[in-house]
Amino acid sequence: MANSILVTRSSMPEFDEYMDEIKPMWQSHWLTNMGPEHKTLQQQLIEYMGVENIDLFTNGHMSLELTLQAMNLQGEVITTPFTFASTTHAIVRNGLTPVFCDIDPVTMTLDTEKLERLITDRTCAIMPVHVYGNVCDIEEIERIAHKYELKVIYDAAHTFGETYKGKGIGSFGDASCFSFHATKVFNSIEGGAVCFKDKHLGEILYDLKNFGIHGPEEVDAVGANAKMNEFCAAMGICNLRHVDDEIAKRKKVAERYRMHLDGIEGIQLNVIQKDVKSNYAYFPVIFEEKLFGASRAEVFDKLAENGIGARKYFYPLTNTFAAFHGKYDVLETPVALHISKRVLTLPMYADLSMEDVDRICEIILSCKY
Ligand code: T4K
Repeated sequence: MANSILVTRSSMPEFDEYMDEIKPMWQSHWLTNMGPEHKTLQQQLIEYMGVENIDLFTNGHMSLELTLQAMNLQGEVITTPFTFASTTHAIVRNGLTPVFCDIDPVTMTLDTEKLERLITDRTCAIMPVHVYGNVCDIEEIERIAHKYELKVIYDAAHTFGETYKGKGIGSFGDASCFSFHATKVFNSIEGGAVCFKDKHLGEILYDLKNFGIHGPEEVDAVGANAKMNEFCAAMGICNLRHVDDEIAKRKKVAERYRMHLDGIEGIQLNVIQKDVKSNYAYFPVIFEEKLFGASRAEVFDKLAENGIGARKYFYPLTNTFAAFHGKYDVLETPVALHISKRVLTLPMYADLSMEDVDRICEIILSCKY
């Protein structure tokens, strides 16, 4: 049976709203290279996200990769293996060495109690991930980074629109990198952004996303092409008008899941964090087979049989990827390994109906002893 409910579904504005937004391009013929839509979205995001500076990119991955390049780092970057391929790849593709820190069993973000002991004289930066939108232990990461003079680049791909202690999540660390991919709470079809404090870093990033071109006859760096085009920026402008509604609907979905699954033996739900305004990006559930009576694989298969496409985000861990030819020892991150073998992310999107959530939970609970 083909999957009828997938893990997520892109939010889109009304067709006419998008048409109105892109119509002027048939006059201007300006399609990319930091045009008017790009500039408008940039300004609107500064306000919405509550950050000082932002630059837009083709996608979240290039925002991570070019931020590391812009910082001109060398050596080791402490990071998490419990993430999408992009985080680790951005480090490796910059010629840097990822050093994997284990994760906290509750927030699933970097375990700051295990972080300090991984610092060596080669460590240049920390790249934590606010995984599922769960905010990292920001204060402790800042304390450690300050003590050892390390850069902090947050992979904030999952945290669009979140705040921590009332401040935009993009205002922490030296930089925070966001994804506006079609599967995210806020999408610009493909897209990404870097929020940063240091305006000089912003100037370097701006050049790097345009081949390193600094002026008409001046190329100062070996950059890439990572500019957000006007069609993507236009989609971002439209979706931004509706993003509060998007998050409110997701909250209802999350609450409905909790109503059914909270307190069930053998099921661990995602943490609700104090001081965080959540965006309800994902709904991860951890299945402890011995207590629940069914394994993650059994629940996954049962859902699939019923047309429900849950996903194993984030399995396998990035430190087990064949691409790394056995360079890393997964046993150094036992908590991440444990969770990655047990987690399922359930369907989560604004228009998922309450009836569908009820049905998904019924199927899950039918797997119990
Ligand atoms: N850092 C982290 C922590 C990330 O999670 C990501 C991306 C990045 C960095 C890099 O950001 P980007 O460079 O991607 O901006 C998806 C996304 O492609 C990826 O953006 C995301 N993380 C990752 C967690 O999930 P897949 O391979 O699982 O996507 P796919 O094609 O299987 O789509 C998942 C579901 O989404 C589909 O079952 C249906 C729905 N969907 C998908 C697409 C493409 C739609 O409704 N519309 C669509 O257009 O990676």
